[in-house]
Amino acid sequence: MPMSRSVNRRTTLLAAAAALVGLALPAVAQPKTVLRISTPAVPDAWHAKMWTVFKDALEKSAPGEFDVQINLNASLFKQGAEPTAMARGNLELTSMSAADIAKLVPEFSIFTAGYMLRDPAHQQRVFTGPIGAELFKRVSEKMDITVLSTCYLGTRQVNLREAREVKTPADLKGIKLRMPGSKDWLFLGNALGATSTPLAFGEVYLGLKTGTIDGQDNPLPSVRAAKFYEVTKQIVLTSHLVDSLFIAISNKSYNALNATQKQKVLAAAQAAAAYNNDNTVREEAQLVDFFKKEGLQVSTPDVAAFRKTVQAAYQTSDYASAWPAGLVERINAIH
Ligand code: KDO
Repeated sequence: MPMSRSVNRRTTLLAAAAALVGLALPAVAQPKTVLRISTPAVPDAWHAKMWTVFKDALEKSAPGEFDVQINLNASLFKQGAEPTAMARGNLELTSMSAADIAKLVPEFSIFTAGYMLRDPAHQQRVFTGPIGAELFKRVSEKMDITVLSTCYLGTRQVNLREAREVKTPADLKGIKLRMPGSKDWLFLGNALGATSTPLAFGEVYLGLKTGTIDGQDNPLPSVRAAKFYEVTKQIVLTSHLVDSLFIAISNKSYNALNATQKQKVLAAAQAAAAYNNDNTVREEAQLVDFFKKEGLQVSTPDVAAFRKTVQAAYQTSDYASAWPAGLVERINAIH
């Protein structure tokens, strides 16, 4: 056999063997990026269901790249502990309240104040515009967390265990009003004229049922999802806080992604917020009827009196002096 043919044959055989070996070796799977989510939201809440939208969006845009783990009912971290868990590298994503952020970024307390944001459209314009950009930059610097999108939790209303005549803040005197457990929330409850008492969201149903608290405040969709209407008799439409939740990821996890993945995570967070916001606005408009059918009294107080008292409480407190000069005016000027 001429030399060249033999070499050729050997080369072909070697190539075939290599191809076979290659085929036989299992493909080296890229490890998936784990994204752990923790939230106190109950499964039936829009801001719980939105995480499935987030997960599905990523499975579609980046198949096999992410392992999104959704933990509801504060089953992974207790309410309010999420930012610390993120800083320690134990959690990748959550939805934070303005009060959670205000603990480390004091100027953010402006959004914990009653009657500051007017409605969901105002809220979105504020947070997707220059004010949002400036404040989210501070959040990134001080908390090492990137805000990806803003959710409308709903507008908070007072929800009482026993019905009573409530027209002005004076009518809430002596009411033990459960608020989430941080000083900004407690300030808001007291500003409404009640006596704030801190309690984790997961304990509110039992607190209302047993009477350790006289009431709580939450947006109507949360009252429905957590079934607080089963253990309360009245909703007072104070509309005191157009409430926000910020979908956020730790900078450590975000910066570990490549540019395309970052873009996909951002798009998924925006899709999740849009799903939450559309459903929350739609449902909120229908819930007064639902609660009435459930036998609750739904009353409208003198909202102007509540607004006046609550705004005065903030203006005469240390809060107003911690807010950057002109920020309230800039927020008010957005239409
Ligand atoms: C609550 O504890 O009342 C609150 O509404 C506060 C929000 O910031 C958010 O934590 C929410 O609970 C939970 O997601 C449960 O809906």
